[in-house]
Amino acid sequence: MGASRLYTLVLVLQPQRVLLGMKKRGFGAGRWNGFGGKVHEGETIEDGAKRELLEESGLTVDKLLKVGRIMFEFEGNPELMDVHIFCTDSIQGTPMESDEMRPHWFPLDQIPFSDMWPDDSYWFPLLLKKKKFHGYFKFQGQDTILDYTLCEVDTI
Ligand code: 8DG
Repeated sequence: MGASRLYTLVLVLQPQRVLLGMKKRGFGAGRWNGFGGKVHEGETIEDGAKRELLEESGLTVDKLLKVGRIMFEFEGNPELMDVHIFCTDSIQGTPMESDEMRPHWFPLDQIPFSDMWPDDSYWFPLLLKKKKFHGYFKFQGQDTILDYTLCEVDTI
């Protein structure tokens, strides 16, 4: 496997609903997703996650819970994406639309999987059951999963 680059992803998950943002531009545009992006040099992964949440949704958070880690491989690209997934149920502020994301609350039985990354259908159910997980997904383009592994873990 090649080198990897660190990314974050934050899901604001409350007992009855989850906050997703419609990605308006760049990688994953047109899909609903949590908030996140590349970890910058000199910041911790958790600080990167909080910064992206604030930049993309206007929300601040005290504490994030580590829930998952997924390696993504895209056929033809040697650089893997090492995505660290966090969740929180307590946020400060009101979700605000940013240049990158249009936030919307979804009831937990109405998560828009057909307009999300295809791998999310595999690991979201674990997230909703409060399970921690490690995964690997290999994509061809942005729609086809060629290969994957997913397992529950005790520690991320
Ligand atoms: P930029 O400013 O350089 O344009 O980008 P960035 O905001 O730093 O990073 P990004 O390219 O928007 O980060 C990609 C985001 O998408 C990051 O939060 C991780 C997330 N992500 C993937 N693949 C998948 C996936 O398959 N499912 C889900 N739910 N999220 C994913 O990269």
